[in-house]
Amino acid sequence: MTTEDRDARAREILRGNDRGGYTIPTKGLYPYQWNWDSAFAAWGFSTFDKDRAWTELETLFSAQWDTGMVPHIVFWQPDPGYFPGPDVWGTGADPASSGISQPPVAAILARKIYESDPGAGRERMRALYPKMVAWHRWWREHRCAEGVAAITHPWESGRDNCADWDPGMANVDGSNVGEYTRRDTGHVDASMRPSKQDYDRYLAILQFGKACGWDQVEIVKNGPFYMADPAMTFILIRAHRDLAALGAVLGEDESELEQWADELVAGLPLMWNSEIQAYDARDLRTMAFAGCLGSGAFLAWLAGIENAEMEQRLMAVWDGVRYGIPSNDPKAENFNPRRYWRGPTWPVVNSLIAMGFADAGRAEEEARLRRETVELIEAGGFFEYFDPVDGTPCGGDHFTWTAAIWLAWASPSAKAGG
Ligand code: 2M8
Repeated sequence: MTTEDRDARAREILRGNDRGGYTIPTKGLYPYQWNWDSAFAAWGFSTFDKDRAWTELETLFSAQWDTGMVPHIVFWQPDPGYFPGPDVWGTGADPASSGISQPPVAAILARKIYESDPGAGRERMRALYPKMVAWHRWWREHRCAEGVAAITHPWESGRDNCADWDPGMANVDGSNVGEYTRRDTGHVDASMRPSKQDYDRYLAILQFGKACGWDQVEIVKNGPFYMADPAMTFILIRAHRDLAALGAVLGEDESELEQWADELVAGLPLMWNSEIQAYDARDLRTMAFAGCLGSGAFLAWLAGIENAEMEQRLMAVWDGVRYGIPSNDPKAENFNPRRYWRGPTWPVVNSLIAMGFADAGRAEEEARLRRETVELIEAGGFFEYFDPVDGTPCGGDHFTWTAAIWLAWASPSAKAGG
């Protein structure tokens, strides 16, 4: 297959997963609109259809809550193929949605889309801007009380079952969640998905949120899970700054966004784990560190954070595998090269890390990461994630965000850095 053929295939995947205004991650496994998937879909669409790119973001923000939160899933139409669906979440939101959020990459990618054609994007961005600011404010008010960004459910991180959450998950009692039937394992190999114990605990956390009417103050104060997330913090720092840059071109006063980013940078020492010489996830109930060197820590560069000790440790993690940045250290006991976020490399996360490398002037690392991601996709196709040791494609096929980052970043025909 030539690059042209592969680009055409990626465009077909985006068009094929388009449900009219929003894009599903892949047919069967994920039949709704997911928050950060949509932002990547928009980036992919922007390479061949700017109007459709902006529509994707507009549809996502049309589901924004009055509180400013943009939910992690929007259930635009019923689909029995996914669990947990709208009734299980029971948020009462209209349109129906989940009760948690997901990494706020929208402003980061909106800036890229805007800059690729400011004329076409100016009015669209102007309308989205206050909504994005409201969402960023929600993050600051409801997830950043400890100085860094925290999550109240592993699903909020987007890196669902990664080893980073093990200390917090160990204290979640999943024994009373009742009977339920998972749907994910009917679509893909169960050994590539989170375990039954994980799902019991995911549901216990969800049920706590539902029982308190999704009261975010109560969830943060007494919820069963509350962990500081380096990846979310790095993404939020970057997103605040990108949104501020967009505000500046729109003639808005963006100073509070810059201030929010600076506050998060000042909070970073809370997550510095000197034992592993890296920023690490930390349980905010017990203050235990996860001791995890995975792709989350690599997002430091996306936030413009440099640190020589960290760099040495992280590069050894990358050198320990053959393809891409692994979601867990291959030397860790809990490394599993095919189980979802416990080891595999994710092209979509590689694209974000590469953005950080590029902006830090690390052209060599950026080129290496792009090359390894290209090798995976060329050999395996547009899969959800890959075994970083032998390159085996894993999870769902025809995957929106893999096709999107191919078009916007990885493809030899893409402009470097999107
Ligand atoms: C995965 O998460 C969902 C729950 O949100 C699931 O497993 O059911 C994660 O990889 C997440 O980051 C992603 O947004 C979602 C859809 O691709 O799937």
